[in-house]
Amino acid sequence: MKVAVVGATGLVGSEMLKVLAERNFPVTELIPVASEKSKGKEIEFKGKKYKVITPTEAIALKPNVALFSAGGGTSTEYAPLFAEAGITVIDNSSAWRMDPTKKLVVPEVNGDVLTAEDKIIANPNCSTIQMVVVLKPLHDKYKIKRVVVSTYQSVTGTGVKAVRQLEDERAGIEGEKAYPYQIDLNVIPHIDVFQENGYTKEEMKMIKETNKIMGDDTIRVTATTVRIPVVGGHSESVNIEFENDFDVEELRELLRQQDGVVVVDNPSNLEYPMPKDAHGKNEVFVGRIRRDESQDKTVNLWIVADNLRKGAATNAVQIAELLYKKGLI
Ligand code: A2P
Ligand code: 11C
Repeated sequence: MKVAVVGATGLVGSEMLKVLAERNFPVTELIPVASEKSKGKEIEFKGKKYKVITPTEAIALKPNVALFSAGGGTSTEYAPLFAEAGITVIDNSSAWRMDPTKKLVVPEVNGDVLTAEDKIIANPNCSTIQMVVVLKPLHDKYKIKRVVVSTYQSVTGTGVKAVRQLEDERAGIEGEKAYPYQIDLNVIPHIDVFQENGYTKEEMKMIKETNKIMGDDTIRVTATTVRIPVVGGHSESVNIEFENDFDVEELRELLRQQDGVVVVDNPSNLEYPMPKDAHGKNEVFVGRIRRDESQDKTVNLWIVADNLRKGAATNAVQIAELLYKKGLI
């Protein structure tokens, strides 16, 4: 497979390169792509050096698949041009996610929706991905009525500039700011831009994307998304109300059986998921599974994943793997 990574010099793009190599995706030719300013820069992949080229140059090389993580603007402009040239695009930006003609895919949840007609496939938002992987088996078994989620999101979700802001603040250096406030020693209840309804765009993504991926608009979701001074991954406190009652141990077992999920839930041994442990891993970790004693048929749990991995790069590579396996690329 000829594989282009658009945004190869960025945080998610470089994680995509790592994941492609680690999972041994059958790459015969790697095409690293970034902006004009990075043209000619060398990128290493599996011990070999490759020169960065521009999106227009990449189209001419006709890769089988292009993994995009270069911002919404780049995706809006170039994804259709790649698709017109017959190149399948897996896009990590929010540009195409809610387009009714595009599929929004988490392989463990709705990988079966992919067909040969899908030329631009959207990769969901990181905080949505880690949640739906856990919701899916529970919805199949108990039917979810409502989800209340609060997130604790890593600065890597914002990009390099935010990681630098946190490092600068810790080192006492005055530098460029990615956030309107200090992030070190702080918590900022604001991710992405505010909408007219008082929610942020990140919160609305969690609501709308969950319904689309789960293929069920009857699931009611409400979200509060929060930035915390952590580098390793996103955490989420999730309260789920079901139509049908459940047994906690049976529910835990369902999650143990779910592809891509690791249950870490042993309070007596102080074992629960934490971003420090999820960092660099491809799985979604779930723990603190307990009945909500204030309401019938409701469970509380805690979900953690590396947002650059399952929340972005790993999910995109898994989509590519699925397309390859189905003979669609
Ligand atoms: P560059 O390094 O040349 O700016 P991050 O999400 O970490 O900020 O990274 C964004 C990625 O998107 C980088 O690889 C960046 O390349 C790339 N990028 C930004 N604008 C464009 C563009 N117009 N065409 C191609 N790649 C782009
Ligand atoms: C964050 N979830 O943590 C965002 C980053 O729509 O892909 C990813 C934004 C997106 O800030």
